[in-house]
Amino acid sequence: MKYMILQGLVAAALAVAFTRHFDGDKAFRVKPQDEGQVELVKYLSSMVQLDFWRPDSAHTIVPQTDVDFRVEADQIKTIQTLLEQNGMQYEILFQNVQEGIEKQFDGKPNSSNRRYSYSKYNKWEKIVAWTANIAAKYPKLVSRIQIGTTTEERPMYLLKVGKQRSAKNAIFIDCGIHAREWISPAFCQWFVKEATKTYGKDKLMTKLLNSLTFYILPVLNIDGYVWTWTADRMWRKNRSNSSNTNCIGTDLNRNFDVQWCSIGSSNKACSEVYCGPAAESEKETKAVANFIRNNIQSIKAYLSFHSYSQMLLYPYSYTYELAPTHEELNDVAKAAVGALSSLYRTNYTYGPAASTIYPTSGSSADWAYDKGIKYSFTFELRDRGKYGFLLPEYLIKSTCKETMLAVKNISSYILRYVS
Ligand code: DDK
Ligand code: ZN
Repeated sequence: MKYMILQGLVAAALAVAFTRHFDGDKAFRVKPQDEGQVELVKYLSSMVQLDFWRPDSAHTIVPQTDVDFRVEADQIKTIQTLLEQNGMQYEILFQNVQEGIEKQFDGKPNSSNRRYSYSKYNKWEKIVAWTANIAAKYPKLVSRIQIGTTTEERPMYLLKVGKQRSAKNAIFIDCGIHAREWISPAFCQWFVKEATKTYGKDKLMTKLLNSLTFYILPVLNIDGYVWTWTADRMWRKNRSNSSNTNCIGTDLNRNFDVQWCSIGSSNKACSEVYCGPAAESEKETKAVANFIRNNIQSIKAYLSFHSYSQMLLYPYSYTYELAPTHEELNDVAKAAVGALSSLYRTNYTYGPAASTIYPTSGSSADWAYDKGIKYSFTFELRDRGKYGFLLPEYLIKSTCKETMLAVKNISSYILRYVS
């Protein structure tokens, strides 16, 4: 017994010691006015390790677009001096990133441990137990499917939601491809909660669940998500060491087999947009791709949830050329964004990914589209940089409620015109 307590204490001490702290780190926002200033930011990132929040790397910086990045405490003077010397204006989004991390947890304390909280960020251990409980609680509406295991051997669970015995028309939703985008898994949990709670009460939701099947993947990049809770809150990639270098992790939204490792990706293992040693090299990507291939007949839409920027994106991301069904996708996106902003007036931009956010290759949504899943969308949820990835818990409810309207809007379109 004494030994176990000691062991527990050592583990806790190690976790604390091991957990990365961001004390004194700041998040900056700059807006390069011209190519010269774009080059300056790229130069800064070659001098100092910058953690790009938006866009995802120095490669995709363009003039007249905000660039958000985190600077480590001991580099701030250097960065501020260089920006000022070059007459480049900047704004501080976070004076102390560590504080921002701690302030995320501001949700009302969960009164009963029995009741699951959808307005708080939940650890993987809680989410995995929830997937079993919700399927057991609503057997006629929810079933749990294991589609694979992660690099660190954690089970990847998909929730099949809907009344249809055999899925004729389905919508696949992936959350948590990027570890630090915590609002994404929170939304997938919220969706399942809403489906089970309002079935038989909410007319539209009842109709959708009677005629469509939703495949919900609450956390695609589980190992990365766990790592953001235990070691590094700002982690993005998975936790594989496929590159056999000192740098860990592949960007799973660069690892799908579509124009793999071309534009907007990097073949450098230390890059935040590392595409991996090969397309579908990662167990997490392979598991999703196999499931989609095995169910391609029934899957009519693919939705991928990320943060932050408040954008609704559709193909293509790997080229600036318009997708064959561009007009229709644009109309569907416009209607969905309209439905979303009807609740709290939250502004979303929408459009083809390459020109609306930045070009990327190997993304799940583009891959699904080129597999024939015509309705493929990527959501960049709240916000636009005030909190960024550190969206406080008190904003989970409003973010999820408005996003539900967009998803129900797209789903009813699928129901009307596809099934
Ligand atoms: O993977 C990214 O960098 C963002 C989410 Se953070 C999405 C980029 C667009 C992908 C559209 N298929
Ligand atoms: Zn993302």
